[in-house]
Amino acid sequence: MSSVCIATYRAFDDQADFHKKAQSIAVGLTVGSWTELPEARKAEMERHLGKVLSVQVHEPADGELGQRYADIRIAYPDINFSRDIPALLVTVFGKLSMDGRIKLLDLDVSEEFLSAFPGPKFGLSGVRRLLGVEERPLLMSIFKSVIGHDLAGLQDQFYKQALGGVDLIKDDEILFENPLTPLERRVEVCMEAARKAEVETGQKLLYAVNLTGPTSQLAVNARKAVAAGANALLFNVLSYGYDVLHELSKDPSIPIPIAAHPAMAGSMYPSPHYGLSASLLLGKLMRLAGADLVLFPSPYGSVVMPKEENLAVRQALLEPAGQLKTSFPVPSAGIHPGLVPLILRDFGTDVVVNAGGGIHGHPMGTAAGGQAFRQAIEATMQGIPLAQAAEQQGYEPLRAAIQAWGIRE
Ligand code: 1AE
Repeated sequence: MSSVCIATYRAFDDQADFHKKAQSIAVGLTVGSWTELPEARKAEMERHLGKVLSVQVHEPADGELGQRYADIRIAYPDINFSRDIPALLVTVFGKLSMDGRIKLLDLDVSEEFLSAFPGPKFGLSGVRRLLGVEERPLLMSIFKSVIGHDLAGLQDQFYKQALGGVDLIKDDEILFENPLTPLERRVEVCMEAARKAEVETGQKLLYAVNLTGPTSQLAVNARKAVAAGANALLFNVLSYGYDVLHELSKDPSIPIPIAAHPAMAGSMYPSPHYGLSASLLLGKLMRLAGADLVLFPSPYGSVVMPKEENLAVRQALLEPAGQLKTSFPVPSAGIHPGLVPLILRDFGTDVVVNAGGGIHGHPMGTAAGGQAFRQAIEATMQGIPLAQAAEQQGYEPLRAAIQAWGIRE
């Protein structure tokens, strides 16, 4: 077979002949119709025709309505679409996404298609190299309550976060271009605070400034941020589209890592019947498009993604995929120090522990919030239960965090 992309779907229907349905998808999304074609035309169109690879029907044991489904795999010839993510997605799930209860579970692209994508510029190992941290999980802090603040307020908040020993600080995704803290000035004052904190902590730090604005201005804005000293970007990928991330990440004039925020993802992955699987939406496609770090809800915090899906996202970011570098998984939302043992158990050390409220809401203040996380990470890596570490090592910030949020081990 020549080069193909394989799409896996889950289709729900109480009565359908799923083999027929699969065939109609394979034909409908490629050559349009097949049986009506004259033989000579069929010979010409054969190489464009989608092929059903498998149909696995799951009949509910008790005949329960709404539970009958089939997993369908279809191969789409590469020759039908250009080497870009929009063309791929429209081919395999354009009109089909609106045609009944059907979810796109996975995409296996051909080596040839993959070769058009440089992927993450830095990836997991590149981010580690920039920070000079090779072994332990990284810690990211999120700016909170920054709308309406001026540059001085922002700088103060940045400095306190940095003093806590975090490796990365990201803008809140809802901080857009505004007169109080415009992009370039925001970068300048935050990087100044990063340098000041480095004198105290001896630690390097990446600041992921939120790249926003109309699509036509994004690369211009990114270059302005770089010129102002930015060393990372945050990007709301799904509101712009994967191809926009791809354009930014492969641009040599934007030589800094990009962290992908999952805003809008909740409208696309949680339904069992519609949309895309989390591992495809936040894993495979984010990495293909060039995200160096990918944020997504964890199974433990305030915005919960089931653990199985979470680990599938992790796998999609870390498993071998041609020439693509791996992307850093960043399970997020409602994370506090008492969750660190669970995060490290499920994700290992190649993970970014990320918190906003779990840092700023610390009873002893923002800097202590970061310190509590670092202490929790250190204790967990040494195999010491958090409560024991807090008492025996005299980790006061960790003790206060445990008192405030508890522990889940
Ligand atoms: C899933 C994204 C998490 C995020 O961006 C965010 O701001 C989390 O904040 P906290 O940690 O829940 O306060």
